[in-house]
Amino acid sequence: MQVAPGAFHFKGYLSIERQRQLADCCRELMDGDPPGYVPVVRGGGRMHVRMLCLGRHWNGKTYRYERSRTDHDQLAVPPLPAAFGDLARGVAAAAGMELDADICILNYYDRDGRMGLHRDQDETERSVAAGVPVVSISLGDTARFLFGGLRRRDPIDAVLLESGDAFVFGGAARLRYHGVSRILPATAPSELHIAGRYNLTLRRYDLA
Ligand SMILES: O=C(O)CCC(=O)C(=O)O
Repeated sequence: MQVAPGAFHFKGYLSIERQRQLADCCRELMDGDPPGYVPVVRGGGRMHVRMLCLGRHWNGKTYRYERSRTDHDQLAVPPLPAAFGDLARGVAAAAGMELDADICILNYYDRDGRMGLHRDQDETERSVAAGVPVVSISLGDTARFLFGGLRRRDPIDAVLLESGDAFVFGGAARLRYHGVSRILPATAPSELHIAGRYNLTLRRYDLA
């Protein structure tokens, strides 16, 4: 369903079996080598998520992408699994867009997890200006997702993102403010064995 020009919410996009496979994969990645960590951002604040970047690392101190985690442990960034790229392509196509993703930011929210209102603008200017979409996939507990406008002070809608939902924002919506105000604990499908929520955002750093 289109929620705004360039923004789409696909409820129940993933079957429970695909959610289970993807959740297993997220768990392995988050607890793998290198593991996810809680970034400290430029003002010195700790984020309220555990983060693992694939393909390229988003540096919370510089707000730039890089090949190794220079704001944390210097380790190399794991590659983006091909299956994540395929998933992103399919969701983008359902929204009538194209995405050849080369980055995934995987976030884990515990019951107190949240993310402040922000714009995704750290991919290259070319990629952002072309409106190449960001594809978001939710697994586990429901999130209260905030979706605003192009200016911070624009009105904000609250959207519940449930496990298996996909959300896309590209084109005219690419630079809309968004965030997560809260997690609704214990709402994850029991088959997933998740306490909390994984969110994957799939992105394109630059145009070829
Ligand atoms: O968790 C979400 O649904 C949103 C994540 C997000 O805004 C981001 O990773 O930039």
